[in-house]
Amino acid sequence: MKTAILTLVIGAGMIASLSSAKTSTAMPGMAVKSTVKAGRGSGTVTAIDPKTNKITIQHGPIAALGWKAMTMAFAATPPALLKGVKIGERIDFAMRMRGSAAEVTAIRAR
Ligand SMILES: [Cu+2]
Repeated sequence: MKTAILTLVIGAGMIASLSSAKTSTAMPGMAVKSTVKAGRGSGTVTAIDPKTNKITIQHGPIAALGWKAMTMAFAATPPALLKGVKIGERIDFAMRMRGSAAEVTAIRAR
């Protein structure tokens, strides 16, 4: 029963965030500013998947977004960024959150 209630609460939260996303895209010119957050980080490449265009980075804190250190996957934007990196390489990178999607927009070997 407790699980069912929790699921309901999470479900309601998702609906709320979906509708707020809708609201922000309904304001032309404001949408980009309110939904995209950019930051910089550094870390180690732990996986590269050219098929899904994803790079996984074990990264340190990203202050601009209030993130702690973690390991996560980013979409490479543009995809050609993946060609210049290797697993195990230490990198500095620029990233942004586009809504709930994390993107890496620049990569430089350390
Ligand atoms: Cu992260």
